[in-house]
Amino acid sequence: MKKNLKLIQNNLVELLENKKILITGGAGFIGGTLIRRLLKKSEAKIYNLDKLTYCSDLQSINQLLKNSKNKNNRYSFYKIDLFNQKELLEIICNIKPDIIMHLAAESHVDRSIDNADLFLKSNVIGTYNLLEAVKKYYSSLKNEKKNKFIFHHISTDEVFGTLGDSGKFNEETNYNPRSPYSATKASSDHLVRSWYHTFNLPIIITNCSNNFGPWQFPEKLIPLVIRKAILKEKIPIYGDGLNIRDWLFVEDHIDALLLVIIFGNAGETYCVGGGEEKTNIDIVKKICKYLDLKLNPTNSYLTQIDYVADRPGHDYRYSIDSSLIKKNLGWIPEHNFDTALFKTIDWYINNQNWCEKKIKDSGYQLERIGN
Ligand code: NAD
Ligand code: TDX
Repeated sequence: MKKNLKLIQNNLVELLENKKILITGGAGFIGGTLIRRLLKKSEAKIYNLDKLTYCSDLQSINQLLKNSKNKNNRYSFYKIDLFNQKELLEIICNIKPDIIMHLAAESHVDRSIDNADLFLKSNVIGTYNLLEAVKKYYSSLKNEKKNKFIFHHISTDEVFGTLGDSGKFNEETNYNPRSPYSATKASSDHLVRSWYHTFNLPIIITNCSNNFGPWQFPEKLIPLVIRKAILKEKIPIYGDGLNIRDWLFVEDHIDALLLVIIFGNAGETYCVGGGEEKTNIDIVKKICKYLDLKLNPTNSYLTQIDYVADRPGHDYRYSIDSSLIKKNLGWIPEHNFDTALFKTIDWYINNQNWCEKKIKDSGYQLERIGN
């Protein structure tokens, strides 16, 4: 099985030969990383469907395309809101994809606490609209294409709720979402699974843990801390800072997603976690200490740490048991956590203009409501 990982890293051209891959949310952090990998390492045709919300970014993809005509021919972008079912159906029937990877979602817990409306529209109704459009498209396919078609839904470990000091989530864990965001992701998982059982749509679901890496909008913990530290702003830690997340470098996540679309079985769920459990305060201190070494400030960045009111309904701990995807598909998170984190910090140091422009253009309030 281990050879699968080497295959998707070295033989993606053959493995995805003649494939058309439609990706929703490809202007987001994970979707963008996925598209860049596919453009660099495969010859598949890529179709990016995205509404372009406050956090979207096409620069990373466009930068890559600029230098290669060959890649340009293989990539198309469609600005579309999943709320628009009719347009979705037209686009899908036009493209005739072999694989659909559904990443589009409102993804920030704090914003869902502030206002859940868009989360219901995009994550629940949007997924329903996509499933309906895909169902119609799928039913029109001839057997050979139909037998190979796959709809991959990308979800989160947050659908399982929260853990105490011990235990791990796995594919058998009951759903117990506790934030508006995770409730909408849980709903979308249920919808996707029901389209498999009721309509025989060949789906696969992955539930992964917290991703980090370059090009992530600086509202999530790691890029937010790096940015605020460099700007000499207070670094907000919710509650006592002892909540635990299971961190996954985004490139390791992309390996998992590719293994799933190539070797995964329809109807299966795979849990994907980095196996790197850290308290928030440990992560923040690690970032500050690295920045101290890199930028040599007058006062240590640690002095900017500010304990603030806790996030309502704050899940205490996430931890994923990734045994199934490791055993059945040969996945393993290959990146060392510290090396990947430091590489990510370096990226944000070198891309401060991008960060500030994203924040300015988004026009979105970044502070958590209630602080
Ligand atoms: P992101 O917020 O960076 O990007 C999401 C993208 O979806 C954006 O480009 C946005 O414009 C698009 N989108 C949102 N609503 C849309 C709509 N109605 N129609 C079309 N496009 C729409 O998110 P991300 O971090 O890249 O996450 C991608 C997926 O992975 C999400 O489904 C998320 O729930 C899941 N996930 C993320 C993490 C993480 O740590 N980032 C962890 C587990 C699961
Ligand atoms: O300013 C902050 N201070 C703080 O203490 C922020 C933004 C976060 N936190 C804490 C809350 C969490 O315990 O850090 C932890 C991580 O927070 P987020 O980066 O907001 O991620 P989380 O809520 O864990 O959800 C993330 O992982 C699962 C993604 O945002 C989701 O899209 C994904 O599904």
